[in-house]
Amino acid sequence: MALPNMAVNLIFYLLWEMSAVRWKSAGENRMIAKPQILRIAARRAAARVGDDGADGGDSRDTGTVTERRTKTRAKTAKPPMYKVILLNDDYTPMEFVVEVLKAVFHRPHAEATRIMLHVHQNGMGVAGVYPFEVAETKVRTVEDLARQAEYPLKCVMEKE
Ligand code: TYC
Repeated sequence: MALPNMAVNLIFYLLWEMSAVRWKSAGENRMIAKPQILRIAARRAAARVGDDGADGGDSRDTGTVTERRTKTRAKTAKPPMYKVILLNDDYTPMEFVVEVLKAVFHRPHAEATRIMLHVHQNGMGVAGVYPFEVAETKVRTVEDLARQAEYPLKCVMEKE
C-alpha cells in the first residue's frame, strides 16, 4: 500500500525527532542515529528522481552528512556574443561584398547574396555572431581586404 507523501514525511519527521533525542542522550550512539535517518530519507528522495541511491553517498557512520546532490551546475558561463555588422556604402561592388561574406563569414553563395542585398537595401546587416575576439578578427579582416582593394566597405561589432 502506498502511503501518501505527507504521511511518509510525518513519519520521517517523528523518526528524526526521536533520533535527535537519542542523539542528545546517547553519547557515542549519536554517530549512528542521525545519519541513519538521513540515509533513508535521501534514498527515498533519490528514488523519486530516478536515482537508486546506491552511489554518491558514504555509508559509513561518521556523523557527517555525505549524500551528494544530484543536481549538476554549469561550471562555465556562456561567453557574451557579438554581432558583426556590415555597413552599406555607394562604392563597394556587390560582388566584392558577396565574396567577403563567403570567405570571411563562411556563407554559402545564396546566403551571401541575400545578406549583401539586405545591407544594400537597409543600410546595415548582420554577417555573423561570434565571441568577442573572433568578432574583432572578422572586423579587421573585412577592413583589411577592403583597404587592399581600395573600397570603403565598413564593418562594426555590437554586443548581442
Ligand atoms: N551599395 C553597394 C552598391 O550598390 C553594394 C554594397 C552592399 C556595399 C553591401 C556595401 O556592405 C555593403 N555597389
